[in-house]
Amino acid sequence: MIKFGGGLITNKSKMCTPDLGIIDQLVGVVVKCLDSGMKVIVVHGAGSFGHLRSKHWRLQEGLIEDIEITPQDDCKSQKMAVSIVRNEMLTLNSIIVEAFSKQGVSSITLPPHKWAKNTGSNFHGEILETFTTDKDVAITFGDVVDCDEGEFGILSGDDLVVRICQDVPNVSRLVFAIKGVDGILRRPPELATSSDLIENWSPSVEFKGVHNKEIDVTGGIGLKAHRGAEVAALGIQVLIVNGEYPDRIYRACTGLPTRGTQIFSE
Ligand code: IP8
Repeated sequence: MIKFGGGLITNKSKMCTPDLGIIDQLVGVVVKCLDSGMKVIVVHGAGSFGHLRSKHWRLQEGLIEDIEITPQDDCKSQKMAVSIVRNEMLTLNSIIVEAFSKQGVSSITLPPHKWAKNTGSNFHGEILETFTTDKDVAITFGDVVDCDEGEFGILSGDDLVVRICQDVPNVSRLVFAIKGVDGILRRPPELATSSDLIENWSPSVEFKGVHNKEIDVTGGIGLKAHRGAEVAALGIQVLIVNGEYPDRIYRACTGLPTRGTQIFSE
């Protein structure tokens, strides 16, 4: 299972801007994995396709009565924002699907707002049934989903990976491909040197991760680390690698040693 970080596949500060070069590179890695006999599930984040508008309309808090938020030219209410963000995520997904099809790979897209309800890794949804496919790759992504409380909320790709690893049998490895850092660092990235990479991380190890609250409505690297530890507890190898280096991602996917952080449950 591979998670394409939203910050990696988009320009995070500019509304709805994909990084087509990186997307092609990541798809190339998945193709190499398929060619070497692996089966791959792809989960992707939202980046500037989901976080900026969700942040503006506070979608992560659910429906807010009498909300006072500056309307946008193309969006006047939280409910409108829900449907726009869902469409923006479908647009980002279609760019990824297109990149796969250009490289000869068939895929099925599984938008969470169509099959999942509630947020957090124990969200409601039939994983096994949903993910059974004869296509080369199944793809899903962080999305705005319906919720029992508050009508809607944000289901992060980082929550999806946990449940998929729990419910799909025989997942051997989970790789998070992220932007701008080689893994979990001991110090904030702007202060860190190459020796600050934590090669083996478990929840007892402290670190100063960045979570850009101005942009992100979900959890940044801290959420990945803790969700990763939940997955590692299932006996699945979990790695965080710098997504700008295709060779590192490929080595991580095949279980070969590479620069990055391996996550352990304890
Ligand atoms: O980027 C967030 O998913 P993530 C989904 O995987 C939206 O945390 C719509 C903001």
